[in-house]
Amino acid sequence: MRACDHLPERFNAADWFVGRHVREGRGARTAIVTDAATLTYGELDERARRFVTLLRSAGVRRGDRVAFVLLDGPLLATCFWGAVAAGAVAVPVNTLLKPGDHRTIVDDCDPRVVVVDPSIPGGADLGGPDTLVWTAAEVERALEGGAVAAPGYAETRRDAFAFFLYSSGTTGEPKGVVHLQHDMWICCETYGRSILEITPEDRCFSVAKVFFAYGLGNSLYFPAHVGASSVLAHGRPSPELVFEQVRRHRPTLFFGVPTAYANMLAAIDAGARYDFGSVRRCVSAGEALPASVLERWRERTGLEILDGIGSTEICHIFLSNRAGASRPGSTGAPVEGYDLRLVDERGHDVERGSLGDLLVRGDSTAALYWNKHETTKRTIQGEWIRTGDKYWQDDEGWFFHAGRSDDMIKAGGIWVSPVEVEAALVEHPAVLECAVIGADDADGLAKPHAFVTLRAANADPAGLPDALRAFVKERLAAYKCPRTITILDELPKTATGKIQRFLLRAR
Ligand code: 3UK
Repeated sequence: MRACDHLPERFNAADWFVGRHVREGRGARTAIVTDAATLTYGELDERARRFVTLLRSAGVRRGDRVAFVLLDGPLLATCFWGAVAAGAVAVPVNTLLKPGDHRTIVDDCDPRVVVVDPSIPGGADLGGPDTLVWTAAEVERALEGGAVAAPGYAETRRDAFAFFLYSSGTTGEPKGVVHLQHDMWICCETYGRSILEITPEDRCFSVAKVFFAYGLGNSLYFPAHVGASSVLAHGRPSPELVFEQVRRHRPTLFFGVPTAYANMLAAIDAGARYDFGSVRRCVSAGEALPASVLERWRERTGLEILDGIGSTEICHIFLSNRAGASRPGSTGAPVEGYDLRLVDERGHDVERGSLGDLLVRGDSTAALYWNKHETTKRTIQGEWIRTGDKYWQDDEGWFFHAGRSDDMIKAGGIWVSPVEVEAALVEHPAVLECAVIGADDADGLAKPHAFVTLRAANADPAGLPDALRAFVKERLAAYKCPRTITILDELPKTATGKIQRFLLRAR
């Protein structure tokens, strides 16, 4: 599937995903459902075009970045599609990060406007000489009475920048992954069509928020491709919230991460009320889905979970299981429209059954990392993109995930950089050295754990792990905090002084 064979040279993704439905008579269909409101495609189109007018009056021109630190809801959908409609570059930002991370992201993408939710600490301070800060309430007020831009949707090129998503780098520093106007369309025509088989009657609900590449597709563009609807909830996706939303809004497509399924299973076993009767398909991505979670979920709900791997760089899922044919423990087979290779260190294809580095080719892959030319060159190699994952294939061709080629941890489907957590820990005066690793919990899902050695022999180790966890939480997003901190006399090291993480993992 190549955009250039199917899309006109002038293509605006917001026009495709929103404006087109109104032009073709589907304006009264429901686009977004929340506890508080329902938004039709007609309303979404009008609000998006009002946002275009707001942006233009603030001097936003094509290619300018417009960032959002917003919770999932109608305003985020309006701002995302409105910015793309204007020909600007939409930058949804992870709301779970700390103010310092938000500052780093805003400094990097240098937006003309940043729209912030007042409940997110530090949002108001994100402005600068070239960056205006608008609060969610201000924008909502302006949208109520504002003029509708005519013609509204900018005639952008199909290969123009459309949105950035920030993904964690190995040191924890966020990397701006740059996507083009045609990328979302490609994901819909590949994964959306062949694996989800999404129709206008579907209703999507995603545990992963819109600021993640996974959530952006699940909640915004897959349903909008076919004029289907999506449920947006702003709360933390605890089992209680998810059960309640599913019961109330009756989604047909449910998107989770393995940890969310494991947490829901634990809640079910503890007697929680749930009803997944409306759901016709469950998806899992973000980290490998343990076979035991898949099987227990099937026992409790009668539903299969389709595990698939996606990445921010590839935009969405490119390797997946198929409905009715899930292979537990495997990520499945390539999604139509993507080519996969497993290669050795010299770039040669490995033999069937051997471990290799996964390379992917497809037309939704990122154009570059913003302001990161060297990382771009290392990751994007011509038409192929390096995912950083180790995979092997069995005799029948099924792909099996076998870890990362870096030390990055996926916990609850979200990146945790051991380097970043270690850097926060060593800032504590009592800590001499530390190492952070991912270790599997009882469900077979990785969580970060830390090992530290102490600076002074007289440091009081009692209560120190709790104090260190609190110390990390002050500095980093809560999900990055090690679940346990173990104090050691020394860290296991090689003769050359490299920490032997595999020995720590074995503990
Ligand atoms: C890991 C998996 C095994 C793998 C994502 C769009 O997760 C997404 O994007 P990120 O950039 O992370 C990508 C990395 O996460 N991973 C994701 N899914 C799986 N490993 N099995 C899986 N099923 O290391 C990959 O390189 O945060 C983005 C759509 C779906 C997504 N999962």
